[in-house]
Amino acid sequence: MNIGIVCYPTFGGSGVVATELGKALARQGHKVHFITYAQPVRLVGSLRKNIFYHEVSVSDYPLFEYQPYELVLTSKMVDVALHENLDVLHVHYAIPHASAAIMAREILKEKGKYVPIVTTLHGTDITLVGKDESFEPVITHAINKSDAVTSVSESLKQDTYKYFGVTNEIKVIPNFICPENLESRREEIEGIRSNYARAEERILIHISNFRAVKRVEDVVKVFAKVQQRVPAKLIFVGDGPDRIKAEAKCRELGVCDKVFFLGRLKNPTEALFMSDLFLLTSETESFGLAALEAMAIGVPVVSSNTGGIPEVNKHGVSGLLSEVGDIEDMAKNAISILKTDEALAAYKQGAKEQSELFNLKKILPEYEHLYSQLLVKN
Ligand code: GMT
Repeated sequence: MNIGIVCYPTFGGSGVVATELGKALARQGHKVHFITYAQPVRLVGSLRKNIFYHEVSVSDYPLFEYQPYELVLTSKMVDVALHENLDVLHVHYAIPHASAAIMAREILKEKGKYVPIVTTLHGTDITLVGKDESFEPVITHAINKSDAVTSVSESLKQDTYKYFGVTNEIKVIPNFICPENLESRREEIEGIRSNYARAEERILIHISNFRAVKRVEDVVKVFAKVQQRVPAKLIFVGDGPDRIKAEAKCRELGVCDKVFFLGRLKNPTEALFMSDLFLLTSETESFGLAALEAMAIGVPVVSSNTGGIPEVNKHGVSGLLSEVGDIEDMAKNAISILKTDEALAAYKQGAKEQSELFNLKKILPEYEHLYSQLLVKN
């Protein structure tokens, strides 16, 4: 098949999922055309069989106070669909990708070509951005008019029906991991663990974009309690608006000497190789891809019990869940996992096993099946 993929090319989970899906489809022999304003971070620089990249470049015309990105994207989708003979356009994130795709499909129809649109909802397009009333009519329209709609968790599916006038069917296809890809550099990174912690210390980790929804101050609060009972260090990977709050919280709680802020890494998951526990304290999370990646590397998760997280992190198996903002309970849970080598080993094993449910090998055929159903219909 010739498949067009539209996504945000950044470090966000939706871009990562879209890129890894495209890479996997290309390995299966499909021709994959990425259409974005910059090369997706997980693609940059490498020549890959069956993968093509089409850049959407917005001109800087002085008349426009706001550059019409959505329209340039639409034109690019039309162009690629026609000239690369796309069979399907898979857009990740409702706005503006799904709405632009619907317009592109209309233009293509007039040119005698029907290209079905698959829209994948990722979370913030519904739970944060989407709830903003100014976007509601466009999001509802784009979802209802898509040929197929998928969401990354059951929780996100229910939220979409709750917040929007959506009547279209939504199919849950969860996010996935590709364990083989994750394993590179394990030995090398394990080798530098001693730069961050002594052998007897545990390493807790948090990876995110440091947006308010992640509640990164809670990560520091939980850690401050844990390190009173278990010798430990904390590593932050990523950057974003609330990093400054996390740094201030470290100073307030007197734990700066035990906390490392590594900033953005090209491959954030590498830091997991030297970690013992992942903390995910989010207010809401449609899925929690970062937690799944941690689990796949054998790092258990202490997380909030919200949104799609309980569909990923199984309480008592891959980690433990607490109510959002319940610092005491999260700290208690973290201590119970980290206290003994036996408990930690059991949770590491549980995390790995649970992550297998989301192995790419299981999930990829679901997308391929969906695409082929749409081809038959049209
Ligand atoms: O977590 C973010 O803020 C980034 C955002 C995105 O769209 O890239 O992540 C969302 O999509 C990810 C991939 O499907 C999910 O794993 C994240 O849970 C979801 N984030 C939220 O719902 C807050």
